[in-house]
Amino acid sequence: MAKRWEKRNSYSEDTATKLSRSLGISEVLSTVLINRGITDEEEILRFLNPDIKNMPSPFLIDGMENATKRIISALKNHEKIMLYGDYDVDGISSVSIVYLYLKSVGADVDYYIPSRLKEGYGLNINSIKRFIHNGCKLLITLDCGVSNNEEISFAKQNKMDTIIVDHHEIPDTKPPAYEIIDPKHSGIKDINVLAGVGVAFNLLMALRSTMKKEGFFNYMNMPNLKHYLDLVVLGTIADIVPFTGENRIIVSTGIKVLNSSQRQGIKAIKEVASVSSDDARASDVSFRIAPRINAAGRLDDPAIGVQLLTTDNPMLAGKLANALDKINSNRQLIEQRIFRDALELINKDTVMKNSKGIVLASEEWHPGVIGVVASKLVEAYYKPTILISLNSDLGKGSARSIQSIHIYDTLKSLSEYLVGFGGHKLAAGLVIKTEKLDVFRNNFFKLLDTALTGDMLTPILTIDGVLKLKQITKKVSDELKLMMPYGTGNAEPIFVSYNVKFRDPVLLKHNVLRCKVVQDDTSIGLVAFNTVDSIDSLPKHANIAYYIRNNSFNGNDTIELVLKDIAGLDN
Ligand SMILES: [Mn+2]
Repeated sequence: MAKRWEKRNSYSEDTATKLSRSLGISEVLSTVLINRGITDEEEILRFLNPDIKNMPSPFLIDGMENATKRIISALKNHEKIMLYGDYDVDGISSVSIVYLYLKSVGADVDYYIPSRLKEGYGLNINSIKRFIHNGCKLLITLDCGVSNNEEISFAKQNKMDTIIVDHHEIPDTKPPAYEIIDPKHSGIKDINVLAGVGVAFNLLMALRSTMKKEGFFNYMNMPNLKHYLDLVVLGTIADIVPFTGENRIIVSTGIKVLNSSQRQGIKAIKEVASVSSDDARASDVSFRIAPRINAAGRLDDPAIGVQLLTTDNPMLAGKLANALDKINSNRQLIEQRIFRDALELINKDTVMKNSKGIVLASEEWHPGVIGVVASKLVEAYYKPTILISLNSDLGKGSARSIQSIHIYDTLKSLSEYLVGFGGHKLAAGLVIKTEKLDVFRNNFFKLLDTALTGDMLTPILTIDGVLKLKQITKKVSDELKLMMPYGTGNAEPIFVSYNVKFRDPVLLKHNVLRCKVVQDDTSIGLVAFNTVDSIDSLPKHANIAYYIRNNSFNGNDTIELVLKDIAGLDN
């Protein structure tokens, strides 16, 4: 699909030169950083050297002191503590770290993860009743809870305190919890980006420092919190929060901890997911580890994830990892089937083919998997997409959108046709009566028709800078690695070079093309994955957009460009 190349905010060349001199970095790197809004020296140094010592104080988050005190009093009084988490990787890793910590300091603690299909997102009254019945005095919600007013009121009436540890939007009417720990509206940009597990980790930092002051560790080992970062990194990456502020420190350090992790569950899941035991990347977490842990929540019992991440029994860990792997394979099959169905429906439907959005529904589709498929359809068509899983007279839908359409706001303006909805700018969920489907779809398309104008239906490729090939040196390519780990909010830099020639192209297996690109006297190797179909289709001259990487082959470390997009020039 053709893309719009869009340069980031343009920088002042003077500033780039000045910073590159004072910091001893190349102008390529200083330009990239400035264009991304990282502009002063101190900020750049902190960005390039993410260090756990620079973690902001956990007490910057409102309510932290109060929550910490309440948990310590529960410890002292041997109160039963219940952890309640969301069924996704963020919730599962949150529950795992808090459970492991509290166990290690001798707490009477248990956990519960609701079933996505039977109980749905967040707290529910039946669970609360069960906890009260079992004598639980303190409930800690993780990666959920902030919108569960009714359930938390009920808990309070029955003398069970609730501490909410969440990162979702706080509703206007706050639930009557003992304390709410949610930095979403803290106004501090380093911490309002945290995933649920990042907030949970902050709670542990606060708890440990207070317990230390109170002398707890005079007679027991003080837990090493850095060792939990292999779990914190899972939820942080899986929840697609930006890799900025405290998240950058968590991901950067967490990947290292993940690579040396002795945790049985981590070792086992890396093995079944074919992830290198000591050289995993952020992308391995996104595409290999997280989907396996998430699969349990989509199709089966999400608690398998917590069991895996908290066990110290290697046999059990192996069994659980294998179980997750099987569930995930099943999830992939279901996903492929829905994807094929959807493509067929789109091709049959002329209205849909020519509309600016996609809305499809079926009774055959598993509600736990339609969100993933909707994302794939957005990738393929670049149109706002809603997939609905029908169950007699009611449908549950997952919506995924493109940059120019705020899907939550769009659903809000169509709320008269919906039973319920919720979500964010690019992803949302909805419930609809089957009989309202047609009228909803027509109005959705009408709305998109007016809202999407010009080239808004063309995906954007964000460009970090324009380079002459001769500017691409080994120093530059080595230096760019300091920007890792790449991910949401910190994309791998993409550069453009104008009017290059292609030389010696070879098409290898799996649509991999290797060649040389030449500009003036400089020639650099280039590799293209699935971007060029045949050697004949390669133009003589072109503008290219690419990543700069090092290619280590047989001990030789050379610079290599990885083609992202190509725009032919008229010859
Ligand atoms: Mn979350």
